[in-house]
Amino acid sequence: MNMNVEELRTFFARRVVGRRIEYFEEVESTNSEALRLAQQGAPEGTVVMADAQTRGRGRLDRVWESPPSKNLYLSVLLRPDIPAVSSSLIPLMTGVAVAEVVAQYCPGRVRLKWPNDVLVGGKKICGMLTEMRTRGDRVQFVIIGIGLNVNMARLDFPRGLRETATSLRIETGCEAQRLDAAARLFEQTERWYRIFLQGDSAAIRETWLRYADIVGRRVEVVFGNGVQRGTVSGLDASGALVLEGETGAQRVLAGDVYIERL
Ligand code: BT5
Repeated sequence: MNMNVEELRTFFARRVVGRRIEYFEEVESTNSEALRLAQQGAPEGTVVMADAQTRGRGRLDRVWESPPSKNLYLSVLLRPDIPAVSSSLIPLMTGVAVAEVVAQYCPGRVRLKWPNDVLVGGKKICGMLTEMRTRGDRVQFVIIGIGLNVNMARLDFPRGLRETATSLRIETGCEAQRLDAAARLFEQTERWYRIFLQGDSAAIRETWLRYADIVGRRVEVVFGNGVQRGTVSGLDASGALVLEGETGAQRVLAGDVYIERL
């Protein structure tokens, strides 16, 4: 069943996020489509949504499973008037916004995993992909892509993901309305984007850390062909993860984080 986005359009017409909604039954990737619209001058707050993606993207050219009629695949175009160096909190801001939405369905069970996963019961329910274009040293635009598993059943996932992925339906035991989940995502994204623009990075970092439950844990961060190990002490002002290791404090800017089992 496709989504009737007219209601969403009416409701969000006077806000920022969702003021323009481009809905497609199928696209390669909502991020790629949003990138194209941004280059044509689409306004801040434009959202691209699709019922299905044929080439949904994760980081590092990984695939995002995007079957039709089950989930939300959406990309929000933002045009913050800020220096490019100030943009590093945007992925964390998005994580916090999504975590707040998922927590409305699964209270107390949501975890954020640095830099960009939302987990419920240790399984991935949402992935985010942030892409940015700069002009000189300023941000021209940012696309935040959100893939939220809403009504996937366990057997809808490819075999390789059945133990590591989940959905709102699997976790709550009942179908969720995709439009309702989309409306909540728009609202929380706008709320946290305003907090970001006001410069309240402490609120973003504190909320992120509360959902991440990672401070004080020993982790291993794998990136390219390197590994960093240490105990997480927090996030610095730019959103980098700070580890206390044998050689003192280290900042982690990229990679996949694994909590070491004792
Ligand atoms: C991500 O990448 O988690 C970012 C995913 C972003 C998807 C959205 S959908 C709307 C927008 N348009 C796009 O084209 N992309 C964005 P990464 O951290 O690299 O994780 C990818 C890994 O997650 C894969 O290699 C799989 O292991 C796993 N995975 C793939 N599809 C999944 C799904 N539907 N649910 C849970 N895990 C999945």
